[in-house]
Amino acid sequence: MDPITSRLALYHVWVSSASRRVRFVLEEKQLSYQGIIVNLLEFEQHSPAYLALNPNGFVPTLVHEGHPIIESSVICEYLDEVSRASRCVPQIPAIGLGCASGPSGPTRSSYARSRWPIGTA
Ligand SMILES: N[C@@H](CCC(=O)N[C@@H](CS)C(=O)NCC(=O)O)C(=O)O
Repeated sequence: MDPITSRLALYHVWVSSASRRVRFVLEEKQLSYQGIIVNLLEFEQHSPAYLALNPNGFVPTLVHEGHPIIESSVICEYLDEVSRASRCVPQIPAIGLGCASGPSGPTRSSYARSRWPIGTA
């Protein structure tokens, strides 16, 4: 069992494709997490409490040890950084760079590492 397991909470919606993307990675890595449903029909994504986690007002949001991480693709890369089981980002550097946020920008892996260094040692 991965040591980060008990410290993950995912704010999500079952029918949300962005949420599903993150759930796929969590399942692939066999990481258990506390799932918290955000009721979009009741606009819970616009509540002050949720906006404090995700100022964009979208699902999903992953919270790891109290640190919110937003944007599904960044969350997926973050999970790949902190849990090395069943790697999702190709480990061949040239292919990994294909996952970068832009041709001149940092790779998301580097971005995630610089933004959220916890658990990466
Ligand atoms: N770029 C964001 C997009 C997330 C997104 O569009 N989420 C939708 C559900 S799939 C949402 O929260 N919609 C709420 C709204 O539009 O108020 C990500 O990938 O995390």
